Parts: sequence; C-alpha cells; structure tokens
Amino acid sequence: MILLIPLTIAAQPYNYEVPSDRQLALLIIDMQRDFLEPGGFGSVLGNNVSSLREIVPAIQQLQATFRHRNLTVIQTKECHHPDLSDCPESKRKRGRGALTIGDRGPMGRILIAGEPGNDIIPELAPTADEIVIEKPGKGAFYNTEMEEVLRSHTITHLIFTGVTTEVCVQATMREANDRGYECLLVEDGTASYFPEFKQSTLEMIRAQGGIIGWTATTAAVLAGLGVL
Ligand code: TIU
Repeated sequence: MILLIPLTIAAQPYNYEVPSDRQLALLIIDMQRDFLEPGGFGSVLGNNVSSLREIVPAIQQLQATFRHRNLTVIQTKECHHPDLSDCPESKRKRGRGALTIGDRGPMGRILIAGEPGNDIIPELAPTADEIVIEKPGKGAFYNTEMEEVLRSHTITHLIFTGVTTEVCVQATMREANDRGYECLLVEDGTASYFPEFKQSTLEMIRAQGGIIGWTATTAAVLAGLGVL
C-alpha cells in the first residue's frame, strides 16, 4: 500500500496544498555555468553574473531534502545541438555582443550541449539517475519531453527554483500553469540579473488570487515537508 502524505506549505497568496508528496516535483531551472560564470551566455549578453550565486545554498537544501525523501527532482538545461539546427537565427542574432550562441568562449562553445560551460554547476550536479531535460527555448515544455516525464511520474504539483526569474523560470511556470500544473515559485531559490524584475515577477505570479501560482520561502517549503 502506498502511503499518501498530504502537505501544506505556507505561501502567498494563500496556502499551497499538495494531496500527496508523491505528486510533487522540484524543478531546478538552468543552474548552468553558462548563466552563473563569467564567459558564458549570461555574460556575453552583457550581464554581471556574480549575483546569481546567492541562491545556490537554498536550492542545495531543497535538492537534498527531495533526494532524502525520494521525491522527484527535475533539472533543465538551456542548450542547442552543436550544428545549431534547433536554434532559430532570431535567437542567435539577439544580444549583439562580440560573441553569440555557438561561438567559442573560455568555457567552450556558448550554450551548446556537451560543452563545459553548459554543465550544471558542480554544487547542484545531478546524480546519474536524476532527470535532466535539455531545452532549446526559454520555456521547458517547448520541444522537450517535459510533459511526458511529468505524466509518467504522476506529478501534478511543481516547486520552481533556478534562473533567471523573469525569463526561463517564469516562461516555464506559465507553460506549466496553462497545462494544469499547480506551481509554486521559491522566493529565495530564484534569481535574476535584474533584482527589480525578480520582484515584479514574484508579484505578478501571485496577483489576482494566484493567476500563475504561488510563492513561498525555502524555509516555508521545508517546513511544509516537515524538515524545519
Ligand atoms: N538571459 C536571461 O536572463 N536568461 C536566459 O537567457 N535563460 C534563462 O533564463 N535560463
């Protein structure tokens, strides 16, 4: 017999209820060297990448808790095939810096699958049996196996972390919300190169009675999981 463990997480705009912890997954979006280290995609777009590191300990704590409870953890990586067949020219042309997607930088070819710079940062490295979904877009449902993976794991509730808040995290959360998933964004587990964009994203997600979903702190999520 499978034991159903219901969870309540203190969140905004109101409590986030999960019927069974088996229906819950932790999503870690794009915590890659390409976004967090100098010389990667984030920095060739002109951003100061150092501030994103501050969310690493919170995500590590959530990752460790989900692993310990044998709950589903899914990581995503934004990347393209080496021949760029899955990268629209419109995306390559953006940024207008000296380097763009596919060019060679200090960590290998920028935003290309298999290059050192495209790896997830070592602090959050997935174990061999954890799910990693490669995505060519900002949203993690576009042109990926995400929906199939969630369905096969009977996941209905998603806890979102990662970077950047208003780009890949928000895009994925909106895609998930439209597909009927109940989504919660971890306030101190997500970061943007623009703190004011992060703040606005948190507010727009939980506005209008949770139009896109919920937000909560790492401490509240851990408390809901019975950890703190
Ligand atoms: N540039 C930026 O803020 N983000 C991205 O390009 N990708 C993700 O958010 N992962």
